[in-house]
Amino acid sequence: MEIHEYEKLWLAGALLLIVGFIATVAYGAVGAGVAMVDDENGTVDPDALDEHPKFSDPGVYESEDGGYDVYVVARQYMFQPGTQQPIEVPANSTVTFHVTSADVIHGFEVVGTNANTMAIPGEVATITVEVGGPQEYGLLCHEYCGSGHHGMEGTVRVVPRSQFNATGVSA
Ligand SMILES: [Cu+2]
Repeated sequence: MEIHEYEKLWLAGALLLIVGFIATVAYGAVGAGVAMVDDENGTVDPDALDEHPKFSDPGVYESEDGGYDVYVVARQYMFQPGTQQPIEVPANSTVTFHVTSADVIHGFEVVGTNANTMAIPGEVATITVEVGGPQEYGLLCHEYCGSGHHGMEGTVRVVPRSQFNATGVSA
């Protein structure tokens, strides 16, 4: 059987596309570090967050390895901390956010960075970011969570180490 030159070319092109599509999907699934929030980081009782060792007093905690752990509770329609008082972390540090929700599903996005997760009641989402120099970031809820969703926002402030208010840090 003879295959026309052009037909061979189109066949090769179509095969390339198929391989490309599969590679793209595979990269999206495993390569980009995108994962569903699951039980891996522990579960919490959303009705008893006030009894949790950290979520009962959400905020910035210094961790043993010199980084910072930030515990954030999302609820209709605020981040705690974040909305009423900004989340303050020192410049050039490793910051791990632990985010959960007290009521419905919320989103948690540090605008302009790839820190972006869902906040699901009962689950703890954990994201680690390296923050650079002093800068202010917006914080957004990107999951529709009710009538006040559009106003659910906050601030993450990276401050110079010398200005970092250690009194706001629980040991
Ligand atoms: Cu929302």
